[in-house]
Amino acid sequence: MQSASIIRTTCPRDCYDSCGLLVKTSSAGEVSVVGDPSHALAHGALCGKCSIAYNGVWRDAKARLSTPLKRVGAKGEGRFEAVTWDEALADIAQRLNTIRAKNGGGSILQTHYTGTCSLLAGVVPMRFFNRIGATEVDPDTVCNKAGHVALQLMYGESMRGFDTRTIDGTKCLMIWGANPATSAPHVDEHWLKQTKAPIIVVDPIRHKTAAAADMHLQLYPGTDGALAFALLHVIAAAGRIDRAFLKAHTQGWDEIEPQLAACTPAVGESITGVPAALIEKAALAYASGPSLLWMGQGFQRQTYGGNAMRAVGLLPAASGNIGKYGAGFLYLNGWDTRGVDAGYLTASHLNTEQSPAVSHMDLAARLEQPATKALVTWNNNIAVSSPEQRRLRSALAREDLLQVTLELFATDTAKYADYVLPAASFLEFDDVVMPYFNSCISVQAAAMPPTGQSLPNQEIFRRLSKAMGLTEPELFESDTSIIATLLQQAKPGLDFATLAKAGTIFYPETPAVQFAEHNYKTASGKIELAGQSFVDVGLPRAPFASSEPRPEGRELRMLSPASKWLLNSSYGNDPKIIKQLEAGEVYLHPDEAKARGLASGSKVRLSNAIGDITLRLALSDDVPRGVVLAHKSRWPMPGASENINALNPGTKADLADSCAVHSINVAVAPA
Ligand SMILES: Nc1nc2c(c(=O)[nH]1)N[C@H]1C(S)=C(S)[C@@H](COP(=O)(O)OP(=O)(O)OC[C@H]3O[C@@H](n4cnc5c(=O)[nH]c(N)nc54)[C@H](O)[C@@H]3O)O[C@H]1N2
Ligand SMILES: Nc1nc2c(c(=O)[nH]1)N[C@H]1C(S)=C(S)[C@@H](COP(=O)(O)OP(=O)(O)OC[C@H]3O[C@@H](n4cnc5c(=O)[nH]c(N)nc54)[C@H](O)[C@@H]3O)O[C@H]1N2
Ligand code: SF4
Ligand SMILES: [Mo]
Repeated sequence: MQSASIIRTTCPRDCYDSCGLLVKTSSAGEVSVVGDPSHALAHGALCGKCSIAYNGVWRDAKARLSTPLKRVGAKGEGRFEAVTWDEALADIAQRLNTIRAKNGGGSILQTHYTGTCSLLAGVVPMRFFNRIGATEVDPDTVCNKAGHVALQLMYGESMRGFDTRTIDGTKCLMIWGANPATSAPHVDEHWLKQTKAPIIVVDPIRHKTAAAADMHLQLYPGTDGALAFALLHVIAAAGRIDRAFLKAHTQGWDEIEPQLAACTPAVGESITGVPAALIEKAALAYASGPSLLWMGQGFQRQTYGGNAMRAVGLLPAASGNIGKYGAGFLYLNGWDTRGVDAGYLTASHLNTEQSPAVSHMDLAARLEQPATKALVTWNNNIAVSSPEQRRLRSALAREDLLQVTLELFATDTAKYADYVLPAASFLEFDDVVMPYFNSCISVQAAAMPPTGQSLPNQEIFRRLSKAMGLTEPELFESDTSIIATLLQQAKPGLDFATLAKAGTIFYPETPAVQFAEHNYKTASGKIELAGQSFVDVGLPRAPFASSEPRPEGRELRMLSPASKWLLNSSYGNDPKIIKQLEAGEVYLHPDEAKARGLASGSKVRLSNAIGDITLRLALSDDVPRGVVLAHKSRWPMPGASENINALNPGTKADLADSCAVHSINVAVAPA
């Protein structure tokens, strides 16, 4: 018998909510992971997927990787033998050192993302890669890079959004290209309910949040630029442009205003499909303010992604919805809003080689090149999530490519590795979480011993550094020391014990007004709406009313946003989650199904120039005509070897080599 315990911790998944959790252990040793009732956002509930997975596959010793593995079969086959840590690390170290000496650190590629968003397991391994001069596959290129760069060019930064607490001063909330009901379930359930202000959702899909909103602007995908300009037309026609604000804090409006005359609501309707009257109503509600604009990550994943972000990003500036309580915009809130020094965290000064980063859109091509000698993957699952899936997998099968994968599970990516190194889960070590929606500091506390011989990412890289003969102290700083430094940076005086007791604290304590000082970190110090800096990155000087051409013939636009039951590809191996996913794998409007002779529940074939996959059809009139919805990231189902990214050609957006995954066209036919 042991004594019963309750450990307070935080879910570190890539999710707006960052829920507080309790890990309860009974005196009989039974463990359950539940929501923490004291958590200000989630109020004691976990989402369905985490509730299943944290009490399922994530704690299932048989499903988890428990020892270092060395490949004995062909690449991709998934046959391995167990080896000791010493044996694995000695061989990897020797091979990486040989590659560095012969070909330079840049011939080693590393891919990582937000498998865990805690600061130690999520970021500290960058110290190792900076030191060896590895080539980073820029993580944001597979997700939200175009949006970040567009906002940086306009507002000087993209990671200082509105403070969510200022919603009590809001008179209108606009949610553009986000799906809170799925990707932020507790924000949807609780935060959105804090306001009586009208809620406007701009999304091609009538998801739960859109259905519950006061106004749903159901535009055709890829027409965001045209819709934003039609809204601006209405705001201008109503005399609601905030000219004093534009004069004081922006530059470039003179290059935008002349475009507005042509962007009438009627033209907007003809391009976007949103009724003109609704465009007018939404524009006036937003312009009266104070208004919050939540810019989701969904709408910049299009060929006009950078322009779409710029066009939508005009709204707060043109209507003066910046720098006052209850107004502003949010893309993501970065850790630097809570004082964290990224240079310290990543030891960026160790990076002397400065190998240029590669886009995920170019990953398959880069892996094909003989000059690429090694690949290390950690915190992501590229064989499932990245584009050009067939091509990528055949590149991963290269015999002469050394692949090392750090993982909790035997993922599709891990199957190609020469060495798989078992990572400990967030339930098994101390760490710090800085949520990207709410301005909080949250604890991640060890609630149980690591599974088998697994180790936290940062410890694996400490050991690998030692095996490689590296000596810089930054590579060996202990977790305790890093955590203490981070908390000190964030809130002087805060220590881990205090945070562990509280679980989550809001910080700064009083809500911040976004850009209250109008201190924009652009070259001009003003919000830059148009100008040369955009031309320098390949965009036109001024944003415009962009709209993508619609698919030709009988093809449909395929959207593959977040699934309610998966967190990217995580949980796709949990039997109970697989059961939930069986209901539908691809969704079509009943009219589109009828036109193709497709019955609900039947198997349908999605195909385009680069691939084809077969999925089970469900019908839904939440999906507009002309669109097919197939959520991202499911693991290839039993019997299938690919997922939706088999159809993803890796087309780039107009900015920052970022993805355009919502601009894919496919044919849908009976299987
Ligand atoms: N078709 C399509 N594709 C998409 C998208 C889309 O919209 N449509 N969305 C894109 C987006 S937004 C993103 S962010 C990417 C996400 O794609 P990925 O970054 O590949 O994310 P996951 O698939 O969740 O992979 C995270 C992995 O990290 C592992 N992991 C969790 N915790 C730890 C840990 O502590 N240590 C280690 N070593 N591993 C850990 C998990 O087991 C999981 O396998 O996918 C992109 N792909
Ligand atoms: N349950 C769950 N939650 C998640 C994730 C998950 O996989 N599952 N993934 C996490 C990650 S990595 C991310 S990046 C976030 C993303 O979370 P969000 O910011 O909500 O983004 P997405 O879910 O990718 O897409 C949001 C919406 O964009 C819409 N959209 C697609 N094309 C267009 C368009 O052309 N214009 C407009 N206006 N809208 C469009 C889609 O229909 C979708 O409803 O979610 C995180 N949370
Ligand atoms: S994935 Fe999101 S909603 Fe689910 S428990 Fe984690 S933070 Fe909460
Ligand atoms: Mo993402």
